[in-house]
Amino acid sequence: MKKTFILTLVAMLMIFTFNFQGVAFASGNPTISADKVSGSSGNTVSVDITIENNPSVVLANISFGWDSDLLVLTDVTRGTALTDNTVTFVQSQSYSDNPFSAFWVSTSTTNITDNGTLLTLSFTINENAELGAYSEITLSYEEGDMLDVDLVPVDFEISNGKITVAEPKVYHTVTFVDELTTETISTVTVEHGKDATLPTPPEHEGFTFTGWSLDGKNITEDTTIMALYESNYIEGDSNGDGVVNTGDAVLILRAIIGGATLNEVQKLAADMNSDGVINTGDAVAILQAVVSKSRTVESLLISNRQTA
Ligand SMILES: [Ca+2]
Ligand SMILES: [Ca+2]
Repeated sequence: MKKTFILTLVAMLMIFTFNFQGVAFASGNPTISADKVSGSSGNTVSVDITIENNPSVVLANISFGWDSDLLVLTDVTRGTALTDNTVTFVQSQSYSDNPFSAFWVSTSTTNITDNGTLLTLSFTINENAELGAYSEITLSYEEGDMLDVDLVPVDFEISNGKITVAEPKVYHTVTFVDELTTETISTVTVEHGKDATLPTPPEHEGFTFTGWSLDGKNITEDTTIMALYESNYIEGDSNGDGVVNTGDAVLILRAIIGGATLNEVQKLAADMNSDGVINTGDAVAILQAVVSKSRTVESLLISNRQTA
């Protein structure tokens, strides 16, 4: 039945392509290859079947084989190659058939030189598979199963694929935290031993971002990374002139009675006791700091006079 179908299509193609002359060959050997991948027991892995240096193929009938003790074929998806609207794709077998074959035929009268992914095969690895066990993914075609636009057989080199049973991958959570607000900026999942991509740090008025507490490289456990900041104001310097003196206390007192307005950075500088409120307590704290500093200077002068 299938043979009759193929022969009918081939006959149609011969009519379509009767007058077609010559095929330009691409450089490099025509190759059909399967990925070599690894996955852990019980998990699903995908193997891409790729066509390269395709000189033109209007008919392809490829079989895929694997070790049924290790793998179960669960899905077959067409790739981007040989998806032209002249192409008919036939997948007449069930996934339990091993080998499994797929068949492409085109009514195109011009070269189809598509390269890229023909199919993606998904396999589930046996739950009891041992580490290091593997199965080849064998590719094969029969004489006359690969034809160009003149219905001349094309030779493709075959590169078999492989699925190897590996340790399950381990992932860790990296949490980025804002040092100032203690809020989470973002979280990412990182494979063991890989690097985390650092996010953009939030901006805070009155503060400069100085870096991250860790560089995010070689993550081997759940990790918290802090965005670090330093203030770019002097505590108590409410008028921002670079010194803390009675003028700063006076400005605060004026602001309290509505005679002056403090911007966000000035408010941070004015809030001496860091309670989030600007009140007379902050002005008093500034005056106390100024007085104790001048006392220190005064006592130094006195002791200097005494020793002189
Ligand atoms: Ca000042
Ligand atoms: Ca305060």
